[in-house]
Amino acid sequence: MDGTLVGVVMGSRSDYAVMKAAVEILREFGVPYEAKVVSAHRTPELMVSYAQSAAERGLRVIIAGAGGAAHLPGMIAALTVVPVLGVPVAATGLQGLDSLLSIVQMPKGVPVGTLAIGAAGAANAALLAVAMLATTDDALRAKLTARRAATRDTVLNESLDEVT
Ligand code: RP5
Repeated sequence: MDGTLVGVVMGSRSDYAVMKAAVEILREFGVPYEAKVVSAHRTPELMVSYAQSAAERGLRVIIAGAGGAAHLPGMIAALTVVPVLGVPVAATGLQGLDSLLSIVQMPKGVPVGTLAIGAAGAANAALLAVAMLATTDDALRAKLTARRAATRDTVLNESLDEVT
């Protein structure tokens, strides 16, 4: 164990344009994370070893992003009981709908928590990972609560005058 709590994996380097939104949130909260390319179809052996070693390495959550026929989140979930959050990436002419359906339609018994397509989903996956870690970390929960309050205050202080 090296202290890493969240694994952020993605099927291709090209997915990082989206998945960096998750990394940015984890950095903001000071959560120890790692980010790697792990492809279900191009590096299947790496995917298996990554998933099978996740729990003993101390990972508490895995965020997995992929585009197209996005097997990665479901395959990782099949190989570990560490919670997996899936992020659909728009990488084909189907603009992420293919990936969303691939990830969200897991058969009963092996869940993947599925987020929205794209950067919003990646950011929310990280916020959800933080919330999961915060169930046993008071300092993290306080940071999350403060972030929500800051977001609320921003909205309450906004004026429509600036956009008219
Ligand atoms: C998927 O194919 C990856 O997750 C990525 O979203 C998509 C395209 O990959 P590249 O051709 O850009 O490497 O496996």
